[in-house]
Amino acid sequence: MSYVGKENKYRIEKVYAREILDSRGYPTIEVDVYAGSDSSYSGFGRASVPSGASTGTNEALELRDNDERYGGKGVLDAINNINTLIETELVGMDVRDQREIDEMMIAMDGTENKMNLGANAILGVSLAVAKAASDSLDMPLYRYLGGSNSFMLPVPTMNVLNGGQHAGNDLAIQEFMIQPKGAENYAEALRMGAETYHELEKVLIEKYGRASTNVGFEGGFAPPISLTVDALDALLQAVDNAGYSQSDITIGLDAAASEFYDGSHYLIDGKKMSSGELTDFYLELINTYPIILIEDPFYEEAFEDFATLTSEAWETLIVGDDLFVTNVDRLSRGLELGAANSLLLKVNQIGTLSEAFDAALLAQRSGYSVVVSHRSAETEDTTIADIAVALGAELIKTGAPARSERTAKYNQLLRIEEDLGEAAQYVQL
Ligand code: 2PG
Ligand code: MG
Repeated sequence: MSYVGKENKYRIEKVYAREILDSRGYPTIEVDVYAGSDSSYSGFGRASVPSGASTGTNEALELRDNDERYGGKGVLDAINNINTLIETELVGMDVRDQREIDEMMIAMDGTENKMNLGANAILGVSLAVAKAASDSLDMPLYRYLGGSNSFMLPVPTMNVLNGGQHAGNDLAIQEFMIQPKGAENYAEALRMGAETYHELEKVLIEKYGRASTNVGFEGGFAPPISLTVDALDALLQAVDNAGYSQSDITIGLDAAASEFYDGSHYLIDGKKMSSGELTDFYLELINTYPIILIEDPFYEEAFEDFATLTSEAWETLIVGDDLFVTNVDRLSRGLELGAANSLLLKVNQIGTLSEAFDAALLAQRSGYSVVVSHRSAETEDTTIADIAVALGAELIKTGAPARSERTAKYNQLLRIEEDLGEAAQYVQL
C-alpha cells in the first residue's frame, strides 16, 4: 500500500472532462477530479451537468459548439476549456478550498454570465471538486456540504403530469406536482408519491385512453388535456384512489409562465389573460384545490405581480425560478419587493456551488424557503439530493418518481435517510 503524505492528500492532481449524453439524448459534460498523488489518489469526484428547456433569460450561459455535431449542441469547446485552461490552474490547489476554486474560475472567465469558459464547464468542475473533497475526507457529500446543520430530509415535490415546454399537449402550465407532506419520513413519502403516480396512470387511461400515459421530459404523464382544472381533477382522483387525503398529499404547480406570455398577456386555457386576471385565476385555484405551491406564476421580469400574488396568497409557497435564476442580485431585488417567498435553486443557473449556496443562504436568512431542483434534461448524477439535505431545504423537485435520471436523486435521499438513522428528520411543511 502506498502512503499518501498528509501535505499531498488534498492536493488536486488531475481534472478531466468528457462528453456524455443527458436524458434527452444531447451532449453534456462529465468531470472527474482526483486529489492526492498520481500513484495513490485519496479523493475522487465525478459530476455531470444538467440542462433546461424552459430556461430563464438571465441564466448563466451554457456553452455549446454550434457546429455540425449533434445539431450544434456538442460541448467539446467547454470540455476543452476544462481540460486545458481550468485544469492548469486547478492542479496543485487544495480540493477543500471550494470557494477559492469557484472564485478562481469566475475570475478566469471574467464575464457576468460565464460565457467565456461556459457555465456548464465551470459547474461540472465545481461539483466534482466538492465530491472529491468529501471523498478525501471520507465524509458523505451531504455532511461535508452541510457543516454543522442538523439534517432534514426535504419533502419531494414530484412532477407527475407534464405540460408546457415539457410535453406535446396543450396544457399551458408546465408541471403538476404532488407533495406527500403527511408522511412520517422520507421513505414513506417516496412510496406515497409513487403509489399516487401509479393511480394517476389508471385514472388517465380510463378518462383519456392508453396514449395519455406517454410521458414528458421529467417522467410525468403528458395526457391530451388542455384545461388546467382537468389536470387538477385527475390528480385529486389519483390521490383519493391511492387512499390518501388532500392534506397528506398536496399539489404544486410550476406555471413557467414566461413560456405562455406574449409580451402583454398570458395565453392559458384558451383565454388571453392580463396579469390581474391571471392572479384571480390562481387565487381561485388555491381556494378550490389543495395547492400549496406555485412556481413562476408570471413571466420572469414581473417582480410586482409576484409580490401581489405573494401578499394575497400568503399561505402558499410562491417560488421564483426564472425570476431569480439562483442569482443573489435578482433574489435581493425580490426580497426588497416581497416578490415570492421561496427560492428555486438550480446549480446550473448560476454555475458554481459557492454562488448557489450564497443564494440559498440569503433566502433562508430572509425567511424564504428553498426548493432544490433538477433540470428537464438530467443525468445519473445525484449531487442535488445531497445539496438539499446539506442546506436543510424544505423541498426537492426532481421529476416523477419514475425514469432513472429522476429516481437517482430520490433514491440517493433514501440512502441519506438510512445513513442518518435516528437523526433523520422529515421536513414538516
Ligand atoms: C423548471 C425546470 C425543471 P427546465 O422550469 O423548473 O423542472 O424546467 O429545466 O426545462 O427549465
Ligand atoms: Mg420552473
